[in-house]
Amino acid sequence: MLRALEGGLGRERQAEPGDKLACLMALERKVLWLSTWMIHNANHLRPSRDGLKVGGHQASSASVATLMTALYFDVLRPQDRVAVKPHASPVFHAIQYLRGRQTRDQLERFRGFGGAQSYPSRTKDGETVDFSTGSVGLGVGMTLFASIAQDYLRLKRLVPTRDPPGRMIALAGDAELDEGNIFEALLEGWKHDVRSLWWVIDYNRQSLDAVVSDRLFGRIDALFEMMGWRVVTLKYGRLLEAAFAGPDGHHLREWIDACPNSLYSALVYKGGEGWREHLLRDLNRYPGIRAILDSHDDAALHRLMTNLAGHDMASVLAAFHAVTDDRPTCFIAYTIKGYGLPFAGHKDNHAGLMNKDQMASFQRDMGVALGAEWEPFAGLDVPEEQLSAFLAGVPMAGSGPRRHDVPAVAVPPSLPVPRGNRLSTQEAFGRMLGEIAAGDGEFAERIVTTSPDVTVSTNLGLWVNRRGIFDRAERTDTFREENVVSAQRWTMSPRGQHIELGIAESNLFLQLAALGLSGPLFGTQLLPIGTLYDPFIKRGQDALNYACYQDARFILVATPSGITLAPEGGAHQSVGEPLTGLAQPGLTSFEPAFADELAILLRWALEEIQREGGGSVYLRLSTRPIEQPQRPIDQDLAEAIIAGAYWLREPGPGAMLAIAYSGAVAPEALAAHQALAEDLPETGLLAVTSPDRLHSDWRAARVQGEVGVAERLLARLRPGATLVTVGDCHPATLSWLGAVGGNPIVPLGVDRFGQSGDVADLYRAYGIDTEAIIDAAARACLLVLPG
Ligand SMILES: Cc1ncc(C[n+]2csc(CCOP(=O)(O)OP(=O)(O)O)c2C)c(N)n1
Ligand SMILES: [Mg+2]
Repeated sequence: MLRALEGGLGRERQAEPGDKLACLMALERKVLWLSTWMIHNANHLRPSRDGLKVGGHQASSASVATLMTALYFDVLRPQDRVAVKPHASPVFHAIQYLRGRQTRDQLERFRGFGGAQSYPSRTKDGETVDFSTGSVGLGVGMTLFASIAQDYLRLKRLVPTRDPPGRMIALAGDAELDEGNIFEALLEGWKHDVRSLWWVIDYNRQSLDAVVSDRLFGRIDALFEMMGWRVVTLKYGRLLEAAFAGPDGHHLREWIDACPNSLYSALVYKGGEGWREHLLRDLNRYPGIRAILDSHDDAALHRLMTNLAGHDMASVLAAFHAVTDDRPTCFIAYTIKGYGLPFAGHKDNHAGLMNKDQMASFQRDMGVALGAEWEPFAGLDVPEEQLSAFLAGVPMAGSGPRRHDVPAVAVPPSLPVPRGNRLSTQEAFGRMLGEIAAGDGEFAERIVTTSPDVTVSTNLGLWVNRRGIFDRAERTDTFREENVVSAQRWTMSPRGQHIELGIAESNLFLQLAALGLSGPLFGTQLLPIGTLYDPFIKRGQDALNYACYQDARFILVATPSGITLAPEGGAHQSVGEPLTGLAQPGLTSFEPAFADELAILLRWALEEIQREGGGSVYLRLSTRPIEQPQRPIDQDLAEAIIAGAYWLREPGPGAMLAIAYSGAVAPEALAAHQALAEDLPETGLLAVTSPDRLHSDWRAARVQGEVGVAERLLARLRPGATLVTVGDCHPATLSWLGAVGGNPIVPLGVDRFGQSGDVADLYRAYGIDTEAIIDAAARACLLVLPG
């Protein structure tokens, strides 16, 4: 007999038809079938054009079929939000199919173009997916930060509070706990007294490569308990519990408890004979155990020995329903990877696929007639009408759209430009937010800032002083109470509008991801702004990508940046981040040089993050005070700043040279321009506020056969004119400009690790000072000037 039946999914396990348990067990069986079949169809039945294995995870899916069936068909309420472990995507799609929220066509195209996605995707699979997953660990962490976001909204009464809060639920693979971001999130969650959070761990004791170490046992519980979580362990199912309660049953329990993970897995794979051999050898001296062995044939023995609670619907339901408060809870659900399938327990089963013969006998055992593979209720012994009625009445059903469509928050027509002849963009940013904080109304109320322990050093101090720090409880500022003078007023309360995080950039991006989805997830638009040091974007880059992948909307202010943070030295400098800005989908980046540019861009960003089809915005700022242009900004200039570039000094007719610069090197570019203009008065000076926008516009225009912004700007130069590009960033950020109009190019920039120094020394050492620009221009022009 096939292990599918031996494994406990057979009819004999089912309770009386008519009750909830029978329906859920029938659906569990169908979910397993559909997920397995979906993968089989994609790999074996759909024609392949490229010879690539399609994949899909039959074993990982089988591992969570019970847990997910219980959740989606009985436990979840409309307001709950879920992150499903990435490789359980087929189970997720099968469940949505049974709920009528997924089409057969999409399932047939699983992992194909336009079909159900390999890993649940908010943007591609639609409203049923609350949180995308894919990079293990991040979806789990995301639920914790979503819970903070939910508290933020509820405690401020920005969302209706009639209903209890939604539970933020992660269905996690056990190996996800190897990812560091989980621990960063856990500690942060403890600090924020996080509530309404469930992490359900699919504890199959297998990862991709291997069976996990036995020494891990007990660590997970302890870890969660240390963080103030409730830990609920679902270890043995009802069959095993009954056996343990019988004569000599405790010996059986002790034997399983002591059984190494790898031996247990191997025996799961071998089946009844394997169990019998080992039990005979180890426990035959106990009459109670002998009785069990005598009364169970191989199939029944296998069913008994694999009766872990994570596959026992009644145990799973009891555990979930027993939790009724909002204390964060970790469920450790013992499961078997590949449960019910021929490769159950095999250590190599992660990428394993059933072959056609195995599938054919599995199909027979599941009672699915040929041709009825996609039928929602085929082969189940609960009548179709009863299952349909059950599905129509599950708590999640009829909850209306799962995603909220929210009105945008009106952004003022302009943001105040801070006064001052010499300003850094970072200072300007801090003062602008301070000014916004002093105002009132919806706009200022919806801004929420967050920072990983660099609130003060990224200049959010004024904002925080005026708007306070968010905390579930009222907490006074002790320094203030004790009359200790400080520029920072850190009052904490539910009214605060800054979420202070510990130093963990990954947490920052997950928090921004959660706040940036507050509209669709919870029904109220927030305007999230996160600050960090530019070099540490890399520290959280996967989480940043994760946030963008699911179209979370936020503004990232990265400062200080480049080697311009001079005395801070090489360990803090950033080089490649503007390239990240260029390359990261869903994120538009800018590097303004002046405060008036920043005012235009910050305003634009606040609308862009709310625009349909918009995205998140990254502003790369600097601590370097530089002289500010005193100029009015008219509509055309504002549009050019947003489009990515404008001529700060117009080129004269037939110009043979132009300098294009980005960001904090503006003074050097201006000085070089002035010097060069003595000999070449037509020389132009191009201010590039966004290499990213300029590049994407150029590319799109070329593909369409149109003339883009960059091409139009550079057309002002004589054909073949030399272009010197310069920025405090990797030279590739701007060097592509040479390809726009076929201009010879001299790309200046930083491509080595830096060191401490002042700006003058460092700019000279790394070749981005005034002299370097002049030299580069002179040499290049000599090459191309006639004679
Ligand atoms: C950050 C990241 N690294 C590696 C992978 C590749 N990967 C996918 S699943 C997996 C193992 C997951 O094991 P576990 O979480 O225990 O899941 P299950 O046993 O349920 O399949 C790995 C390494 C990934 N998706 N994300
Ligand atoms: Mg696992």
